[in-house]
This record gives sequence, C-alpha cells and structure tokens, in this order.
Amino acid sequence: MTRLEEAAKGPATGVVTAYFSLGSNLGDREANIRRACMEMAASGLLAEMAVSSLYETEPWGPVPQGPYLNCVVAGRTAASPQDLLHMAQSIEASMGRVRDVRWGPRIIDIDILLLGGLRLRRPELEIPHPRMWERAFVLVPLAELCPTLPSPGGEELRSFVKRLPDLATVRRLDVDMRGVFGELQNSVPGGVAGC
Ligand code: A4P
Ligand code: MG
Repeated sequence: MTRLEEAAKGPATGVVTAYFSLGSNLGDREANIRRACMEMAASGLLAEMAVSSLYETEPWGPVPQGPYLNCVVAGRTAASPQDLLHMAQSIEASMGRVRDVRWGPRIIDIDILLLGGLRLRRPELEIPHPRMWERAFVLVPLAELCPTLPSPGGEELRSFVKRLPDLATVRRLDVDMRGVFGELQNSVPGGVAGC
C-alpha cells in the first residue's frame, strides 16, 4: 500500500494537491519531460495526476542558453514537503542532471510550486516557489490545470496570466500528453480534484 493510500484511510485533510514545474533544455527535451512524468508517477507519492500542455519557452534569467520545454504536473498527495523534494531531486539525479551554473541549462528541473495551502520558508525548500509569480513559463501551464487559483493580489490565475509582461515568450505545442503517466495513474483530464 502506498503512503497516499495509507493516509487516505485517515482524515481527508492530510491529502492535498501538489503542483510541480518541469523544465528541460538539453538533449531530447520532450523525452526528458516524459521520463520525469513517468518517474513521478512511479514514485507512489502522487495520485490522480494531471499534466498541462507542453510549452516551448524562451530562456528566463541571466544565463545565455537554448529554449526550454516546460509543463506543470499536479497530483494528490499526503507526502511531506521534504519527501516530495527528495523525490524530485532523486529523479533529476537518475536522469543525469549535473548542478553547476545556477539558472543554467539542464536535462531536467523539477520544482515544487504549491503544496495545498502550505507556506514554508527554509534554506533548502521554499513553498510556494519564490519566483513562480514572475514567470509565464510556470503560470501559463499552471493556469491550464487550475484556472481559478488566486494570485497574490486575489485575481484568478486565468485572467492574471493574460497580462503577464513575458506572455509572448511561451508557445503552446500541439503534443498529445495523454498516457504520459503510463498504466500507473488514473489521470484526470482537464484539471485536478481539489484545485
Ligand atoms: N529549493 C528551494 N525551494 C524549492 C522548491 N520549491 N522546489 C532548493 C525545488 N527546489 C527548491 O535548485 C537549487 C535549490 O533550490 C535546490 O537544492 C533546492 O533545495 P536547483 O534545481 O539545484 O538549481 P536551479 O534550478 O538552477 O535554481 P533555481 O533557483 O531553482 O532555478 P530556477 O528558478 O528553477 O530557474 N527558463 C525557462 N524558459 N524555463 C525554465 O524552466 N528554469 C530556470 C531555472 C532558468 N530559466 C528557465 C527555466
Ligand atoms: Mg530547480
């Protein structure tokens, strides 16, 4: 029995929706994103998983580098923030990610965006992700999965994203992501329970 199933037998308040940002700009970017999605599903920490469309995005930040593919993955979970960070970093390591330049090119990056309503400010882990509200490559795919999410100012994400200054740096790709979690997940098309 997975930890999610164990927790689901207890009070429902222990299960929340987690959102992750995935990005890749080295190698076969789409294959990298697909493998990361499959490994997240195989971790046993997430249920009812959903994935946004894939987006081709201009690189954000001070480091000159190639364009990214980005998407957002969601799932219901009872795992701790530390367990989710460990899961993300284990997948990054298993895929051969090398950490050298901050904000530099990477095979795969898996960041935790939100974990229910949790607010955490630790050196090794900040939730909500501290830079998520500045980034179209995060917010546009997130708005697909949770259009009613309130922005820090209270505006719904679906209207907030329309005014992002860097909106033109993201382009939705016509890629079919159905089945990306394999047989392991009963993914929910179009959104996530509890959004
Ligand atoms: N960490 C703290 N909070 C979190 C969190 N919520 N989720 C810590 C995940 N990790 C978190 O991350 C550095 C440390 O952040 C970790 O050890 C963890 O303990 P990292 O992945 O090793 O390094 P990084 O990714 O280079 O740093 P950072 O600050 O996470 O970079 P960003 O902000 O993710 O930027 N442009 C486009 N278009 N698309 C992209 O995906 N990504 C980046 C990376 C730059 N430009 C991009 C993209
Ligand atoms: Mg990261």
